[in-house]
Amino acid sequence: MLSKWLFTAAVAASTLIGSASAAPPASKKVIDIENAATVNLLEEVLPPYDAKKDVDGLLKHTYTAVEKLIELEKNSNANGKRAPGKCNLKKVTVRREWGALTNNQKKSYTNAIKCLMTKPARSDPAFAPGAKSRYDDFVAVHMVQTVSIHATANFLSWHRWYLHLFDKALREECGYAGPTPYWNWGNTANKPYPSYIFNDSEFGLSGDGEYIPHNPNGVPLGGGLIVVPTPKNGGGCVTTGPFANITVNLGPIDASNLDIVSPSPGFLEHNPRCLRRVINQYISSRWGTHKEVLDLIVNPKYSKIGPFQNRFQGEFENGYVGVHAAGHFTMGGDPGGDFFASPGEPVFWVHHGQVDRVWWMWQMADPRRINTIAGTITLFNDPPSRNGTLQDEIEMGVLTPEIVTIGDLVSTTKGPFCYIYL
Ligand SMILES: *[C@@H]1O[C@H](CO)[C@@H](O)[C@H](O)[C@H]1NC(C)=O
Ligand SMILES: *[C@@H]1O[C@H](CO)[C@@H](O)[C@H](O)[C@H]1NC(C)=O
Ligand SMILES: *[C@@H]1O[C@H](CO)[C@@H](O)[C@H](O)[C@H]1NC(C)=O
Ligand SMILES: [Cu+2]
Repeated sequence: MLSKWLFTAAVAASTLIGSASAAPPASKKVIDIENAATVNLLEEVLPPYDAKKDVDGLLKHTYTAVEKLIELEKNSNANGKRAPGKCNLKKVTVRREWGALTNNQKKSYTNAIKCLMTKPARSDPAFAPGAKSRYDDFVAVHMVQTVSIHATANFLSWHRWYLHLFDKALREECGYAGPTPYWNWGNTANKPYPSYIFNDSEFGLSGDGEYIPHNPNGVPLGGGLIVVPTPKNGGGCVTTGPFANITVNLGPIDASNLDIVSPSPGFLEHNPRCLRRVINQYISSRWGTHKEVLDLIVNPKYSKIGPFQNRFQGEFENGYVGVHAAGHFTMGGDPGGDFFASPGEPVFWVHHGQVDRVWWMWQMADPRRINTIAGTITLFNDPPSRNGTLQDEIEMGVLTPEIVTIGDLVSTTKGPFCYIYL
């Protein structure tokens, strides 16, 4: 983990513009923030905001977020001194875009994921016979809770906690030590494959599936409310990059997204098969763009958590896929296109990293948004249920014995968390 801000202005600039290059630090100047006045952190660590470098329009919101954190920290600590033991801007861990990782970090990240796939499962085999690895433990927990963690009050907070636990497992059980990566969708919206994310080399997250004809009548999304043209690519197994020929054990439950795949014989049964993808440019270029992300953050229509999270997750009845589903269906395939077992697709994690980052930028645009909640405790309120509250508990089965509340999870610099996004 990054325990200090090691950025020179040059490094910070190269990564903040969302550049896919991973230039090594130009110099090793360490900012001694221990002794620096909190209020000067921004000027010392980040170069002045430069609109010309704001290629995705999101850079400004990163700056705003860091400024607000500095302000909050300053206000919460008399005379600018940091409270020891708590999360503060000195200790904060920085999550980075996939393209900003070095090749060594990229390889170490994908190796750690594959390592989790080789560690024994902790799930009770009587309950989840298909969970064969530690990685599968994560997939199984998502499957079991699917209908109470999507289009619900806890969607964003549940997935934040889930990502954190996965990240912790990568580090503690498989030795990952680099930054937690996210996928800034808009960077690849016009050309998702080949790209620096979906990349056949050992430094990407693997490429498309081999071509097998599929979905002759289009690809159905959101239970068929939206049908998009079938790409003339993918459908078969992923055979390149770090995840070439891996075995997927759980799911799919809803296989409608890729009609050549059959649903699992049972909910948590063992269903070993290859990882399949259908990289979908039609979807990414329409709904997975920087413009759509920016709109979520700045449009006053989405300034309240309810409309924000609804737009985020798609308005399928209005033909709008939304950035969350757009990311999922940009990879598509199996299990990537399955609502239940989608974490079995390794790109799930960088995708949801970006989901969490967008929520963070939106929260930090006005920190009064942090402690807000909307929505019920059932998927699209079906069956009708009560509203969720910040006191609602989240439990993660074999992933952690810790029980947290939604209120514990709404800030990335409080409770169990101490991270920001650059
Ligand atoms: C795929 O990754 C390699 C290694 O990092 C890189 O050289 C190449 O440019 C990438 N391909 C694309 C299309 O970005
Ligand atoms: C994956 O499988 C394909 C097709 O069987 C094969 O050509 C390729 O060499 C395999 N790759 C790896 C890394 O095992
Ligand atoms: C749930 O929240 C909505 C929106 O704030 C509100 O209109 C509704 O009355 C609440 N429902 C209950 C049962 O409290
Ligand atoms: Cu999910």
